[in-house]
Amino acid sequence: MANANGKSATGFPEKISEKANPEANEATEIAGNIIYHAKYSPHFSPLKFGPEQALYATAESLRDRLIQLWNETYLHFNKVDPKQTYYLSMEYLQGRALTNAIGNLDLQGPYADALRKLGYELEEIAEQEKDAALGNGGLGRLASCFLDSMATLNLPAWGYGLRYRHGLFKQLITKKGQEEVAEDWLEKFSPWEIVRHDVVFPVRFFGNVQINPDGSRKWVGGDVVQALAYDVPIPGYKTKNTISLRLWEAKARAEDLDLFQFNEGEYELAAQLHSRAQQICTVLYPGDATESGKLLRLKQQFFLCSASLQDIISRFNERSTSEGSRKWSEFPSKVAVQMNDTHPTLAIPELMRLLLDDNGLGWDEAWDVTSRTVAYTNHTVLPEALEKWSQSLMWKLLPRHMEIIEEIDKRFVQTICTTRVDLEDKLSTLSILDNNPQKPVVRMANLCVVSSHTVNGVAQLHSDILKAELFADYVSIWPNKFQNKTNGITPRRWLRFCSPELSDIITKWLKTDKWITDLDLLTGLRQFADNEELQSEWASAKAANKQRLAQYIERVTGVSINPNSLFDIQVKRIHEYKRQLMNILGVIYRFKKLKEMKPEERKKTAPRTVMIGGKAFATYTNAKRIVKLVNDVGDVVNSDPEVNEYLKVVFVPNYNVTVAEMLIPGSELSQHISTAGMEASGTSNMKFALNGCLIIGTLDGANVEIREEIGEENFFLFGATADQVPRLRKEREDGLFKPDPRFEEAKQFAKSGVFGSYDYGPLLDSLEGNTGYGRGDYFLVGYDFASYMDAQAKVDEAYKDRKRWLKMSIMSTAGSGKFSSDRTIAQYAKEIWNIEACPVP
Ligand code: NBG
Repeated sequence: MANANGKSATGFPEKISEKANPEANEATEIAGNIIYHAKYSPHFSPLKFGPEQALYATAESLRDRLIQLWNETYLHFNKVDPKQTYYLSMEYLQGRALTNAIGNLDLQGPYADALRKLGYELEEIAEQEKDAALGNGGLGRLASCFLDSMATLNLPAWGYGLRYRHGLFKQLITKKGQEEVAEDWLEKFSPWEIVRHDVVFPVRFFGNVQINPDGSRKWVGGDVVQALAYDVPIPGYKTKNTISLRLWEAKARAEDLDLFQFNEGEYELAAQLHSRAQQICTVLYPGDATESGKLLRLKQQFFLCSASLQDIISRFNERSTSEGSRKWSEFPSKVAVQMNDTHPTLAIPELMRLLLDDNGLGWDEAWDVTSRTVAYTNHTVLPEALEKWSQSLMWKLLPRHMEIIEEIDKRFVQTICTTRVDLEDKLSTLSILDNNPQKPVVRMANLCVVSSHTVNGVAQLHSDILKAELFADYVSIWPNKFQNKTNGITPRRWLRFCSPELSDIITKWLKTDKWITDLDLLTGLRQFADNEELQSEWASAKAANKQRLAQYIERVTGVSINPNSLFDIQVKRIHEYKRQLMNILGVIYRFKKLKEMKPEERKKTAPRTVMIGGKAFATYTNAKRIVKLVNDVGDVVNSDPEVNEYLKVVFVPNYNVTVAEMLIPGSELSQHISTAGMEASGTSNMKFALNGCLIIGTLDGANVEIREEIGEENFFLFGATADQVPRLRKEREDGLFKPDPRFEEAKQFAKSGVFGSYDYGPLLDSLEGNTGYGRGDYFLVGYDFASYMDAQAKVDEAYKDRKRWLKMSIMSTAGSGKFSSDRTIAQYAKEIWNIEACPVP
């Protein structure tokens, strides 16, 4: 056979006949189907069949199968007509789809063989795929894990989002630190999405409210853009059920082009609406420092909500039978809308508007329907992340919605004044509208809490904090509205597919692979945690994953790392509350101590490779300074001949889902070290623990529950607890804080110029002073540093005892069953959505 890259779409092996075959499940048939697509669904010129062409043809062959399953699923749902859940999220971090689709369809072996017949390895082809990075961090990845679980549990459910052309930026690391460039997943096209030309809805912006003679109101005028549906198939694991992630794209119509103006040479003016429509789905989270940036973000949010609700309502109405149209009061028994954080809050006034103005319902009826339909998940208590929209901006863009929000607020305030006089003085914080004349805003979280039937946090501690602090007064009004749903992750992508070696060992020892959909079965590993045979198999799987990771690191950074050193990883968005700064200060301290040691002393230390990765929001200055510091420390440490055998520091560029799939299986220690009370849950902590990686962490978010499940002896705990934090901040303000000498030493060393000429003063100053958010060490790096370093010393000790470490590693995996997103989604389905499985027969 000719060399792979020399092949063309006209020169395939003669023995394999090209044939469209969506049901192909044997290697030769699959290869025939791939050849068919290479020839007859061409996207490239026919003279070449390189890895890229092979990826698209392979994806298309899978897509055939997925379309078939999809259609069966739609048909079945349509026949059974169950209650369905609609998950509204501004973010989805889908990552790559090929390996996941092949794995969920259980076609791994046949696909690998088929591609080999065509001269390729499956892994090589999978490598070609770009990540769909339509998200920012944990919140977006959670949405994607949830979709996988919904499909796997056969739940009638949909994901709704936006089809960002560039998604989240790509991170480049240069001498200046982080630089952002536009992401290019749609530069060619995505083989997974299918455009539904029949699913188009108009979405209005601006305009005004017209009052009809009968007193009813109607939103008219302004700009109208079209929302066009692109569906991405979400296959369940070993089930026929295949559900949809429906992504909206904004478009203008042909008639919106002003031909007259165009012919006058006024090209931009003529295509104004086209370009305004295009802006909506250009990027995720456009900068919002300017007025136009804020307006664009608000447009994005409304666009998602309006298109999705029109779609949901039209599906509801389609079911109207010969007996006449359906009653609106039945809507909540057919539809559950879940708002992923406050970004889709506008779903509330939009549903009200559609019911009131377009369908003629009265206020009470519309409110009853809406509030029985929507539920809200809170994902953060950080004040700067709790959305507040300027009232004037809202009046301008969404005048009818503002009327509705005012009415909701007015009625809420009235209820409090008549039924809860004790809360009257709290109304200034409880009301939806904050009418402070300086800066009147709409508090989106308040609108969500007032309007939703259920509000949930994402880990027990977080939900407790919501009830005790942020939403405490609401709890006294509606004690049963608040729930906890501890986050989870899909064991398919995050263990089965990203670490096949470890998965096979687990299956072998548990004598079943049922753990993939029943993750609690992992507890069965506990009885073998001391078993030498298991330990040695475990160690070799880990070693293979570390080796693979080391090669990757060398390829992308040029730094060669010692595969026998302890792989210590912190990857997540860069944020001061996540305290990457504490991590790197710890590294700086370690470096200084290593430098001070005699060579024989150094030889007794446990070698470490510290890897840090994550993106900083483009306008978040301190986060970018942290990225720069980590890179600079790495440059110095890695080229220090005395130390670099014992310590390496690597900044892993452009952290995303695919990079995570490489890092997590190869990790041994991971850091989840946020200031207690500030990380709502965290989900990478779950992925690391599931992969047998030990955690050094604070009692924050889901760490608390992970530690409970895997046992406190298997977790390196340190730091203040959430209830101590306010007192510690107060003490700091009062000038009572006495820093640990190690903390001072590390800071001084960082400032000394050893790590280059960049001025770290402004970054390190955030740890100084006595008060202020962003100053006065609000995140308690100084306070926690001492116990952090002590815990790190325990890590070093434990790592020297190989048997003990392996046992702890096995116990981590064994205790991770609770953190399957299958468990989380089953709880949402039962306790919030009231929906049931609807498996395709
Ligand atoms: C994030 C939290 C994480 C949590 C994810 C998913 C936002 C607003 N919140 O701790 O910071 O794991 O949500 O729930 O992105």
